[in-house]
Amino acid sequence: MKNIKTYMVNLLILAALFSCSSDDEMSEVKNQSIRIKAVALIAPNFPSTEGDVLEVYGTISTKLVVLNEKSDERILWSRTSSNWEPVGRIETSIASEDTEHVFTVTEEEIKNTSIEFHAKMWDKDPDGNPNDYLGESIKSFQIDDFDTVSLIEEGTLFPVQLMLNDFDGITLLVRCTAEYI
Ligand SMILES: [Ca+2]
Repeated sequence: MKNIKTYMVNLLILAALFSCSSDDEMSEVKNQSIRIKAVALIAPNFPSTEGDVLEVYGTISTKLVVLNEKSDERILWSRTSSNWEPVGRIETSIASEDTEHVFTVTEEEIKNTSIEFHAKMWDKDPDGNPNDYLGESIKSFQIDDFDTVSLIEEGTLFPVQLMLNDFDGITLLVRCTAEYI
């Protein structure tokens, strides 16, 4: 008798699980995808003693935060002091398949979702002196902010620029984009 009761309870649980995951229920949940890209680096200001380019290394990352509780962080670009990127006064493209990530959220989550952009960089000193810390920058946007732009023209890129200027006399700009897809 006890076994039959247990069997019936299990059957009910299975039925409940099945009804929740049926195709009809799933199709009502609409998703929205946002593509984040790390696009370019540029150093508009640095002293001539640094030569023609800075030897830039560090990390660019992006983080999706839903309802201030669920988060998903992704590295978009990462270099060490041994594989630095030459960055001068003319924009250096860093765009590739590896420097982009697509976040997907449900339409329900969109109003409570933000996306963070984060960069932390150094300039290597090839002469063996201590490397220069260029700084760290974080910008956070509500996903609704991207919507304002995409309403103007579908496919418009929402530009995000991070400025690092902790080291006296050097400014490094990190350019990223966000877009609905
Ligand atoms: Ca340098």
